[in-house]
Amino acid sequence: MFQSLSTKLTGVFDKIRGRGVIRDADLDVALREIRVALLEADVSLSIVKSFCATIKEKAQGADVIKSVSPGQMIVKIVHDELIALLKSDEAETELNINVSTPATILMVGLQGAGKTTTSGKLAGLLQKKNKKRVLLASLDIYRPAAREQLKRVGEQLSVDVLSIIDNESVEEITKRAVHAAKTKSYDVLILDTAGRLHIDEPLMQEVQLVKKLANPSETLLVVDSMTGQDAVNIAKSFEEQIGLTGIVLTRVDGDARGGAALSMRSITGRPIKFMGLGEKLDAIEIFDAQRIAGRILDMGDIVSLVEKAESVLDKDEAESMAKKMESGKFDMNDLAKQIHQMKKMGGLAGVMGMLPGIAKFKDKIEKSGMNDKEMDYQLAIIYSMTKQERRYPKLLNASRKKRIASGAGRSPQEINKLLKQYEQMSKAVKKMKKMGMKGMMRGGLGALMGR
Ligand SMILES: Nc1nc2c(ncn2[C@@H]2O[C@H](COP(=O)(O)OP(=O)(O)OP(=O)(O)O)[C@@H](O)[C@H]2O)c(=O)[nH]1
Ligand SMILES: [Mg+2]
Repeated sequence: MFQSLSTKLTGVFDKIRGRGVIRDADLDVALREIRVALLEADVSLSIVKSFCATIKEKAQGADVIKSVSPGQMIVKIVHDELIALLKSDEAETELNINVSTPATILMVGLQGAGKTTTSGKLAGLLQKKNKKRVLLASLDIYRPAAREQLKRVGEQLSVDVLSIIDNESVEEITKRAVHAAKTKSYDVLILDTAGRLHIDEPLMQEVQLVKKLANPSETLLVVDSMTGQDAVNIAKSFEEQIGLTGIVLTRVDGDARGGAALSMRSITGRPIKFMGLGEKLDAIEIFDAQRIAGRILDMGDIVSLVEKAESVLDKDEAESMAKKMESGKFDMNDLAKQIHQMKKMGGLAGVMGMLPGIAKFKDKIEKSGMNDKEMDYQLAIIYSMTKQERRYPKLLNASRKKRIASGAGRSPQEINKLLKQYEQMSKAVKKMKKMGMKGMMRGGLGALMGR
């Protein structure tokens, strides 16, 4: 899977990873090669452009870490951006079947995309792993033997399949399937629909009707990853006309390029939830951005090396900050550093996720209006101060505040708010000095929040 893309990207990095110095010209050459590799992998042009622009920006702005070469740093940056491109929220990638039973999953897609196979694969997964009682039903009344195909799939997996009654309409089968799932208390109902050669009006109308009748908690598009950008365009149409909750990419086992996988999320706005990796009924995997980025850019050793070096850097910074706090001194530069660190750790949400027992402060933090965007504004305000003002915030009188406000493009109220926060922080720091380091650990964030 994705071998050709992987080989090309690895080739780009083999050339630069050991370099001690990377000049802008070297970076440009590498970026050009990355760009070609991505385009050849059939990643959509707009994504390739923004991807390379982000890499450039991050590579130029990256902190210099002594123990890591610039080449290694770039590998890490590309790796992280690949993840960002592939990733969706965790809550989004999980199958939403925690609804009143039966949870219904509607499978849609073009002819031969792998709907019937994937319906079976999902049923098997839910039955085996999640211990759910699953009912499969085929709404494909057009292709002869389509319903028998699903029946055989069910038999192989020991999953129940709705009985076949001749001459029923799609509407009738849907109603019967929902009724059966309810009365026989199945946990999950999977509806396998008929495919069409193209996206056409009757197909869309039929799927819309089924969706209305069955009220599914998941509407999954099954699409062949080998078709590259076509897969993405198909997904876009289905999203616009039907509304999807997620995408299943099939035939990823044969897809050397990976363009569909890389473009899908940003272009359709919908998460890839699963990928099919073969014809066998257990050849399905949950789509895991991290793991896939690792497969595309097979340089896990470098990535973990850089991560380790970064964490040391953070530790050094944190230690010097702690020392500073112990001394009771805290100026605007320190506040800026803290805001930077917060941002690095994934913003407030990231920090809160990391700290145990933080949940009870969540409300307070939210009320204080400290969101991630605000952090950027605050940094802009601090950077609009002179060196002296940053060292001695007491200097900030009305006219200086006005100058800073217009320099940062923020309102004077925001300056005052930041100063108030600064004062609270510096009070907390003084308090900590009294408590000593141990007290600080005990007082924790509560003390910092002015409790
Ligand atoms: N290699 C590979 N083959 C797959 C995968 N998923 C499905 N197939 C194969 O693709 C073919 C078509 O699969 P189906 O599940 O019948 O496709 P469908 O979307 O239900 O087709 P229609 O009902 O005709 O629209 C079958 O031969 C499957 O074995 C996959 O992930 N990898
Ligand atoms: Mg089918």
